[in-house]
Amino acid sequence: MKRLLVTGGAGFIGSNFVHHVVGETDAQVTVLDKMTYAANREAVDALPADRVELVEGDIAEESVVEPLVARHDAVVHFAAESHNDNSLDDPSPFIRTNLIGTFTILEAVRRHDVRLHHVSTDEVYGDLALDDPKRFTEDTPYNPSSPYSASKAGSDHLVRAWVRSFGVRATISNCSNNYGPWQHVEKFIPRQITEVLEGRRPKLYGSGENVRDWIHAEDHSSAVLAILERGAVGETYLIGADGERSNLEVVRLILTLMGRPADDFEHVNDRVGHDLRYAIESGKLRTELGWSPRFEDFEAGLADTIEWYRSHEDWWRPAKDATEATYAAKGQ
Ligand code: NAD
Ligand code: TDX
Repeated sequence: MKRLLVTGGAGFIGSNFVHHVVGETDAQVTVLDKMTYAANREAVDALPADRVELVEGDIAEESVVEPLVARHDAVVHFAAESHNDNSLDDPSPFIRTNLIGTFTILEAVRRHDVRLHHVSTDEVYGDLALDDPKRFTEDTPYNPSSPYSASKAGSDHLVRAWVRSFGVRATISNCSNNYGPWQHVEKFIPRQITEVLEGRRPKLYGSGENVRDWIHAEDHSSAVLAILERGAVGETYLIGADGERSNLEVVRLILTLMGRPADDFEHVNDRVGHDLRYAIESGKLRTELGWSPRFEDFEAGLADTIEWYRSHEDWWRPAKDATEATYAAKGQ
């Protein structure tokens, strides 16, 4: 794996993954990214120029994808429209990027027999009851709820079909909710941290009893690299770090870590079709590939993340007001 093409490598997790690959391997990396509102040019600029090249382009355009795939040994496919709330406001970019984009990548790796790793989400499985003792496994049936998760489910199905029908050498991973540096302020944890930094109150959708299974982006990156290097072609691996917390618990923890009363938050309009609970059973990845998470202490990881947002106001400030205006228009 000498030449690696990383789609969406300027996004939150993609940029973290490129940092991880540069530190852990000798690979030359090309980032293919459309540089949408969610891209972080600064995160890519911080990488060594002799190891990483940024190509600005759309994964749904064959004329962009084809020549790039042709000159790489493997593709790691992170690029996506990634925010559920945006998919409820306007699903169309989700269909184009997540479905047409993945199809375009698949056709190119098929033509050039290039190894592919497809990055996906646990949201393809729908949600669990709060008291369900089961967690998601690689065998859980697909049951997506939102336009975002349906588009990711569709992209997973395309990858499996290209493996079975055309012999494409692909693996898939489905990961739980990520947190860490460089996450857009539209997402739950950065939104609440920056609301507190702004002197405002965090905003919980509905009752706040919804549960997410948190993993640090750095642990997601190490898992994706392990699958790329040692995973079996055609296999799916679930990635998770046993980090189940209710949104209410997370908001109370953020407030406490930031020196504010734990109940100083407000309830806002719920997300339509809001998934209740996600939970990952990651035994296959741990047993077969020997992976384990490094950030097992969620409270410590959250404290580091709060410090990162405190010291990177120049980065998040330009996106904050427009993001909050969009939420305010929906009573969120
Ligand atoms: P993000 O929104 O932060 O980044 C997405 C990146 O993709 C951006 O840099 C954007 O510019 C780029 N992009 C969007 N459309 C593109 C296009 N048409 N062509 C090329 N580039 C395009 O997302 P993220 O949170 O880093 O998620 C990355 C991947 O991981 C996604 O596939 C997502 O479904 C998956 N995932 C995310 C999480 C999570 O908690 N954030 C959890 C599990 C899986
Ligand atoms: O202000 C908020 N208040 C709130 O209560 C926001 C923005 C969110 N929430 C809730 C909704 C969810 O229950 O917090 C939870 C997390 O919300 P998001 O950060 O929007 O994440 P989620 O919808 O769970 O999806 C995330 O994890 C799976 C990523 O955005 C996806 O890309 C990934 O696939």
